[in-house]
Amino acid sequence: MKKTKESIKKNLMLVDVVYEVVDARIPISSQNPDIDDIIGEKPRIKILNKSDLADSRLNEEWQEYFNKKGIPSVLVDAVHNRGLREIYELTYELTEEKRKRLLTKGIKNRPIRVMIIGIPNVGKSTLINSLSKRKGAKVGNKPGVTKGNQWVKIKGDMELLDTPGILWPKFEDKNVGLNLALTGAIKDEILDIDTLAVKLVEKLNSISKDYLENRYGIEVEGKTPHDIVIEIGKKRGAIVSGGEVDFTRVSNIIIDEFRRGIIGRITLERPY
Ligand SMILES: Nc1nc2c(ncn2[C@@H]2O[C@H](COP(=O)(O)OP(=O)(O)O)[C@@H](O)[C@H]2O)c(=O)[nH]1
Ligand SMILES: [Mg+2]
Repeated sequence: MKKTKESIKKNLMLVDVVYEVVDARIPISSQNPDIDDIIGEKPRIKILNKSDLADSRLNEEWQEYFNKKGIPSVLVDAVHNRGLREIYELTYELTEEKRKRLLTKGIKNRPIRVMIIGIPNVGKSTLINSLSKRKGAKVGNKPGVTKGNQWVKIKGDMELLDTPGILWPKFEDKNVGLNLALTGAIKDEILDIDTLAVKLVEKLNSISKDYLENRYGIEVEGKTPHDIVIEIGKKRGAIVSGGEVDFTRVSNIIIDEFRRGIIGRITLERPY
């Protein structure tokens, strides 16, 4: 971890802007707690990725929250190339001073350089691919860049480091760990799938009873999360030979449907 942090810091020195990618469904849980220290004064854009899976009203609330903190943010769906234009525009805005300074020094054609950082599974590689899709030509190796790294041309005079900086989340916090497991950011082994499903049901109902009621045609009022899982199992025919509910099978169904956004566009964390 120390080594990755150091290589990230080395690469940071080479770029003008950092794109910090988080999962829009859990903008706090999916960030590295030391992110401010790591990035320092470097201009940063908070990429709220997977915004297609997150609640659209809360997407806006989160954007407002970060903007108020002086951290410009963009709602992105890296799979479907949504939000890319906003990223470019913001990048130009944030680097205007820098470009002017370079020009007064007589430096022309110096590209704006960017790197992407974030915890695993937030969509860093997907974003790198979508940003470099059209312009995707590799740029020659530059001195100082961690060996093996390449710059790819993205928009106009912008270059992106093709290898993201990988940060680690804050596992120790129970709720953070749960949010990461539910969104699939960390391996399922951390919590067994049965427990995970029960916790998901509990969490979803605390946000809105409509999610599970509408998706599975059940009534959740007055029932324990455990009983709700069983009821969904019956509805879905996740039954073993004796007629009992196959708890693990239905747990997998619920978790999988949540992760794919089938239960709804759901944000697990709220600002403030
Ligand atoms: N729905 C949705 N899925 C995404 C988005 N971005 C990435 N993914 C998916 O999230 C998973 C992890 O993405 P990846 O780019 O490998 O994450 P990385 O570990 O940060 O590089 C993949 O299955 C992607 O298809 C997005 O904006 N929306
Ligand atoms: Mg990756």
